[in-house]
Parts: sequence; C-alpha cells; structure tokens
Amino acid sequence: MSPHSRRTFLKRTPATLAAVTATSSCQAQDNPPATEAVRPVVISTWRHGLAANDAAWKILDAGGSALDAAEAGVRITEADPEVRTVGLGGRPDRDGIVTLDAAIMDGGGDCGSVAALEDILHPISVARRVMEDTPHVMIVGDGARQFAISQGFEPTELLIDASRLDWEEWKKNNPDYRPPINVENHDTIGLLTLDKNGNIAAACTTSGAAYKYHGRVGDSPLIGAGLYADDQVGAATATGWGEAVIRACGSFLVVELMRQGHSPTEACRLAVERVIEKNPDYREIQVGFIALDKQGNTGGYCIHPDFDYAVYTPDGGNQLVVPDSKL
Ligand code: SD4
Repeated sequence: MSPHSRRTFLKRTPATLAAVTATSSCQAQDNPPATEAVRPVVISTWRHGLAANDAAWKILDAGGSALDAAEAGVRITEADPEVRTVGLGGRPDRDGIVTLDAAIMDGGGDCGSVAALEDILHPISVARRVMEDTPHVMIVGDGARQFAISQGFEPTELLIDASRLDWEEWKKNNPDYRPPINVENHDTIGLLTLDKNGNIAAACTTSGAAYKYHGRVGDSPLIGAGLYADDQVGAATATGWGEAVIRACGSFLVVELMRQGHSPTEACRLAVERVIEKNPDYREIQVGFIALDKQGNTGGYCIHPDFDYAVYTPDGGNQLVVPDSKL
C-alpha cells in the first residue's frame, strides 16, 4: 500500500457546516450557536491547556487545519518540563522509566497512536506519522521507538531531575511498589479543534499514571477511550484514571451522546455517570471529559471538583473554565 492510499481512502467528503461558534462565556455552559461562517474553537484539558490553545489558535486563525492545530497545540505541553504529566518532565513508571502514550484523530475517521513509547519528545507527531505514513493505527513499545527513529525523531532523555527525585522518594515510601490511585498524579493534555472549514480534530498525549507498572497503557492512546472525533457530530477527550475511562469507552460514548442530541456538557455528564456505574471505586479516582460539537459549542464534566479546562473562542479569547462535578 502506498503511504497515502489508506488516508486517501478514508478521506471524508468536505463537511458542509452552515453555522457555528462559541461565545465568550467562561462558565461551564454550552455556548449558543451563531449563524454565520464557521468560527474556530479550541478546547483542552487542565490549566496547561491555555498555552496549548494559544499555539493551536494561531494555526486556526490563519486558516490552518484542525489536525495541524491539534498537533501543534499539544506539542507545547509535551515540550514543557514544568508539566510533570506529559512528555518531557513526565513522571516515570515504577521502574523509573518515562513511557508516553499519544493519539491523534481527524473528524473523517483517520487516526494514529503510539503507546509505551520511550525517549521521544513528541509522541503526538509520531502518532501522526503512524496515521499518515503507515497502514496501521497503533504502534507500541520498542516498535514505536524504532518507528520514530526511522522517521527522523531524535532520541531524547525525558526523565528530568525533579521527576527522578520524586520517584526515588515514592519508592522509599511505597515498599509494596504499587501504583497509587488518587486524583493528584495524572493530568493528560487532550485538545479538540474546529477549523474554519468545519473540520474537527482531537489530540491526546500523556506520560500516563505516575509509577504505573512498566508497559501499562492508559486510555489516552486508545481511539474511543482517550479521544474521538467525528466531523458529523463533534469530538471528545478524557483525562484522569485511564482504566476507568477504558471500561466505559469514554470519549466515543461522549460523541455518541452528542449524536443523540445531547449538548457537550450533558454528554460529558452522562459519560461520567457511566464511568461511575462501571467503577465502584469512583470516589478515589478522577475522570474528566471535555467535548466540542460541530457548531462550536463546548462543555465538560468530571467526578471530582479539581478539574479545569481551557477554551479559546473568537469572542472570548483564551479562558479557563471550571466545570461542574459529580462530587
Ligand atoms: C492515563 N488518562 O494514562 C491518563 C492519564 C491522565 O490526566 O489523564 N491524566 O490514565
């Protein structure tokens, strides 16, 4: 198969969006749709989403694609050593090794992902290469590393001193060597974009749960769990305890709930209820979803109240939103 034949095959007919957009609201409510041409929107998880949104917005504002914007946005977080849950500076697994999960998807259905990838600064870009330059959707572990290097990505040391010291401390205090389940140690970036042509994309990248078993893969690189995008409906992405998100097929569920007519916020709320049904330990874990529909409405919902997300709209600029939570 030629590198691009699968992609060509999957290419959608151009979306015929009439309407759009979001307002400047910084409340956790859906924005009323406007009536003119499509106006771009970016939404991403957590406070670190603000910087990612800025990078994505520049591309969308200049008329670039949702996919390019989604990739460029999360690359900012991947390269920021201050963010200890994504890319460079991410906390290691229980063996002291940083392993990264990432996925990217466009609203036409094409997607790529990598999991348990070591030594590569921008797993999201490797995921995009999987999508565009291979016949596959997902490559993992050493195979993903070899693929990345064959594509020209340079091996990079991702474990910074601060994360190594934290890990050494964790080992001392956790002689049973079990990964913690709590709400503090996992802040993936998931980012959703709507471009001026009405196309949607999603990207998600993480170092995963801190001190996880070596080789553990979370929800973030799993299409349908950590992210999902469909130009006909919208997109969603998840953050939090990945095992709980996987059990509910969370992001796909959010998109399907929007397809049934629910607003982004309501779809996220119903998906959190499903996560709760499937995870009796839900009080001990955080899960949050954010969503974007094809009209540019945004929303989010979570289990615990410590979650926030960033929304960039033409009218409102880049704003932090605190969504409602179950608890
Ligand atoms: C995981 N969901 O690996 C990821 C971690 C995370 O917000 O979201 N963090 O389980």
